[in-house]
Amino acid sequence: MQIHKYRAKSVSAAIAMVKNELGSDAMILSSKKLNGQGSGHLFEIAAVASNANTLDQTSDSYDGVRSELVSIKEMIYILNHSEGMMEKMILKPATLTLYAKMLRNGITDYYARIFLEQGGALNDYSPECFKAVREETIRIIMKRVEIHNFPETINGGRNITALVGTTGVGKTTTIAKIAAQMSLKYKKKVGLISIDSYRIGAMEQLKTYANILGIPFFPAFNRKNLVAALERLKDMDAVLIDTAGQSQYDGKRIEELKNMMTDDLNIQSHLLLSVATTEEEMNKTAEKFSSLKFGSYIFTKLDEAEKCGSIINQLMKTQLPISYLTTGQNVPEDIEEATKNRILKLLFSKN
Ligand SMILES: Nc1nc2c(ncn2[C@@H]2O[C@H](COP(=O)(O)OP(=O)(O)OP(=O)(O)O)[C@@H](O)[C@H]2O)c(=O)[nH]1
Ligand SMILES: [Mg+2]
Repeated sequence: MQIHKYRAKSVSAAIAMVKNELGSDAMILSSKKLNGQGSGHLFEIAAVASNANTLDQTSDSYDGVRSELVSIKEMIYILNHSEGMMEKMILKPATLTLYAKMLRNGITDYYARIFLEQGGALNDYSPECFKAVREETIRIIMKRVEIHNFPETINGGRNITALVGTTGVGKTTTIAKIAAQMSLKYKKKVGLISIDSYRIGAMEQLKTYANILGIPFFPAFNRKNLVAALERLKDMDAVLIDTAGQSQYDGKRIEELKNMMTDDLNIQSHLLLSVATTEEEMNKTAEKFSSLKFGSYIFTKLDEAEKCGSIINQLMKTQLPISYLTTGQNVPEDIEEATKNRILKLLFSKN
């Protein structure tokens, strides 16, 4: 297989040359900076036309900088999605792949850069260290992710948790899933309360789940009811409170919820965000609900999401932990306790 070398004054010009001659499926074998005469640096890219069968042999025998192969498509994607990062990373194709994956999976350019910088990916290092640098970058990301392992927190005292979030994000369904998991898998005594008096049938929905699971359920229309219901459920290991869906634009309703769930009741709020919504919507929602001092995230509708990078963006922004991921409409199956490994897989799942 023939190796083609292209030299140009900028990375983007060199990439354009590769694309024009070898097409957008071409793969980059190596890239380096050369000292140009008089006119500054030159970039040299060695590439081959795409042919999976011969690529391995070619890269093995190629005496330039060996790396995982990066496609021209990926390079073009990065050029279009980040400012000046390509120049910094062009000499490190392996970390460039990592960077491209993060962007493709929806991690913002800002956080992707932070991870790469902290992982040492932008420092000078020899080609043999590619793997170590990639591993360090991944380790940095995982260090920043905090897991709130919900059932494990129920040791001794009663745990009271309210699920909050926008309309239709999956609060009631998720409560049923968690309640089932807690009572069936963890053998905990669980009680349910619904304070969703806005939507007709909302309380019935949770009551039905409670009946199926054979666990107690109480509706609460005001704070007095809520206090009474909590009193009646005082022997439970865990109480899960379902709340009405709040529009992230309706500050008044969020305020009402805050007035109902006063600090003395010791209720921990968890914010549900659908991964299927936009980054902007997630940010707005998290900001609006911050007055409820939610203590962790539950990300819903992973099955409907095209990419999951917004999870890490949220976790980084607020430095809060994640407790659950939900993956479909089936109760009680479609829920997973969050783990670092699962999140890592989600973040790097796209090629
Ligand atoms: N695809 C998918 N759908 C889900 C998931 N979780 C919940 N749903 C669906 O989303 C819809 C709304 O779910 P609910 O649990 O009623 O949402 P809610 O937040 O309680 O809604 P309101 O009480 O109206 O605010 C239902 O059709 C659920 O089956 C999930 O993980 N994936
Ligand atoms: Mg509901």
